[in-house]
Amino acid sequence: MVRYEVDGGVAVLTLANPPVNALGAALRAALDEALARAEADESVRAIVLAAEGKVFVGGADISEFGKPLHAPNLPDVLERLDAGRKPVVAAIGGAALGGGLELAMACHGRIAAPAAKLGLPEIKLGIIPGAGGTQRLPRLIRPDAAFTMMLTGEPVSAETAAGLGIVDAVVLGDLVPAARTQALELADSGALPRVRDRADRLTPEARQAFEAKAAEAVKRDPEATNVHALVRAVRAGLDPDAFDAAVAVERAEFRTLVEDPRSKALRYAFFAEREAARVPGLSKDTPRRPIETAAVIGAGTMGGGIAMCFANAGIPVTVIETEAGALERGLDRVRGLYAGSAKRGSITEAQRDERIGRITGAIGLENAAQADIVIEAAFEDMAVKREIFSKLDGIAKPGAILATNTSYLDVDAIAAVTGRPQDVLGLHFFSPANVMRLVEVVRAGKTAPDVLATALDLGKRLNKLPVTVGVCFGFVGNRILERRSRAAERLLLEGALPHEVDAAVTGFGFRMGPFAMSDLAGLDIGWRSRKDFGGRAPVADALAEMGRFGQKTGRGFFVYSDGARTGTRDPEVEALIEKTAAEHGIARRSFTPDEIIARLMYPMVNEGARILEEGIAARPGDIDTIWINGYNWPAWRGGPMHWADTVGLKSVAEALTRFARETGDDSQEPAPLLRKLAESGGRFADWKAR
Ligand code: 3H9
Repeated sequence: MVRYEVDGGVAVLTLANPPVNALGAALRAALDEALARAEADESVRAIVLAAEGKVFVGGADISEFGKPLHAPNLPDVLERLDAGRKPVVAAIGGAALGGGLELAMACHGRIAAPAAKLGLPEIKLGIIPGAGGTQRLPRLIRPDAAFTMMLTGEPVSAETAAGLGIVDAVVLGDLVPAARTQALELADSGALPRVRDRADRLTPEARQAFEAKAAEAVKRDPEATNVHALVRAVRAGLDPDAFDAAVAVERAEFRTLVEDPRSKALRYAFFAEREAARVPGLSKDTPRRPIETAAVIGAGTMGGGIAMCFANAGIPVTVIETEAGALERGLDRVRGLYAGSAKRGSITEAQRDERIGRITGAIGLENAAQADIVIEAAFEDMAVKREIFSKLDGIAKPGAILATNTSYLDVDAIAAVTGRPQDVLGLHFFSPANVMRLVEVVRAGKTAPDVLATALDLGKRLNKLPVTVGVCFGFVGNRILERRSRAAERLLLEGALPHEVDAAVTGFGFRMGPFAMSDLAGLDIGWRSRKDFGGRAPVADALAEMGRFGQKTGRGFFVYSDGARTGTRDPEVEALIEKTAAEHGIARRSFTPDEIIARLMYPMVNEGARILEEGIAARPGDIDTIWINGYNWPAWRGGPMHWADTVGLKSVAEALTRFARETGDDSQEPAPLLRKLAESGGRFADWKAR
């Protein structure tokens, strides 16, 4: 796993543990051995540490966390590296993340390729750096700057890293020769610059700035155990002489956090997201179709956002409308969004112009004739969609992929109006499409494997997170959401008030409660869709009939006075709820936050079980990935299915049986799969599709 080559007095150690050179037990042992060999080798004066592949080192091997540790552990390897007599220079060709950056910081010099990214993303896994990162980064770049990097977990570019002082230089071209030169220079000078010995960045001002940032971070997220731990670890090392003691603090904090259910859930979510890319029936060898141009039908908010995804990825896209006014309004909105990004500095002005330049407007479907993929983003109306697809069938070139951005409708029925259903699938983008990563890729009954594989690859090219789902009303995400909406409305009739329901849900970790969410999205949307597709929500419907459409009318479930974005309680709404409950003969009582959560979330889990039984999602992890990335389910709870496992499926199933009895709603009864798992003491995590 570590290639050892000596040339001209320099030992070049090349890590080779694909795909990301994660520092698992075997690699740690091989690295330790190679370092000892170089240390003992009389012909070696200096050492270069390089890595094979696109990634330098993606960190510790996350899959080993929570399992018995195999020696040598990473902190020990890094301490030996740091303490060696011969200088070691890291040649960072790609991402150096987590333990990867900690490894580089334990070296005596560091150079990076322009494409390298450097960061300590541990916080996103519910932990903190555990191999000296909380101590070496503050000594390299100041405690306050280091704290920010570790708190956000966002990596920086090589250029930024050089500016901050994380790397000594950014080198164009071949890194290893440059690293050799630097290593030999260090050997010649006799200097062994160790980050642990640096005290110049631990100034009183930097400490003060760190304390201010720490106080703010803890206030923002008082429940986040890892943020508290990060603060303690960094604080422990602010004294120049405290390095070893502070490393011990870091180590103890790290060990505790690895066992924290929050970290377990975040690690689960990390792997679930990657697992979602593996789709049954597809492989690396499944053919792909080339995608060089795209067309989007509809210049509304959705169509414009989707077009931006293509433009951002460098793919020319034609936006098609039926009339000039709608097209111009749509293109104006897109131009405005790009102008805003350039103004904020998130893209350069040149990028803004390039991206706008990739989007062409056109009137008439015939303009889709040349596109390799056509995405329909017209009204959510089956008749409209079928008409578009039957016309497209006569227009699109042979082999073009025809996708619909429907969020609910039957993709098989849409495909059926074409003579090429094998080329049709759903691509359900989430709003705003240019921002949200999730895309539900809807595999229809006749979708060809190469079409699906191409769509998934395209999703990655667009920087999205594509998750494959089957055809049903609302697919995975909205089908489960519908369960929550229904339960929320029912809770109102039974005695909970909108602000109580929302508080329970935000207390659970969502950014918004279901009623604030309805007010934001607009109550007219659900109201119209219930008119079209059926379903009842007596309170929401009554509010919509009163013209209370939510934030846009200043009143919905809550009141928004003077354009406020946070609503306040409205006695009129509460009276309406009481009246509606009385009309339905429902006796009201109060609910605790825990009861509210169970009432809202268990039916979602139940629907998830049905979705698995029907094969609409291939794995519980796919459902969790969708809910975390499309619906703001708190990642540290791992998604609804993982969360249900932590609650215990037996108690979830028993509660559902009780809800069915109490509400007279048979659809609350546990799904057969849930019942079976509950009875056998099983978990969704162990469930495998037949
Ligand atoms: C840490 O370092 C703790 C230390 O401070 C202290 C220790 C004592 N481990 O994302 P991709 C797998 S915590 C195990 O699709 P990309 C991944 O599951 C770690 N496996 O590739 C996938 O497997 P599969 C801190 C890992 O090119 C395959 O590699 N580091 C790890 O789009 C490809 O992954 C992080 O949090 C890992 N560390 O992106 C960085 N990393 O093919 C986590 C990846 O079987 N990693 N795999 O599905 C990443 O952010 C991205 O993987 C990376 C590459 C940017 C590196």
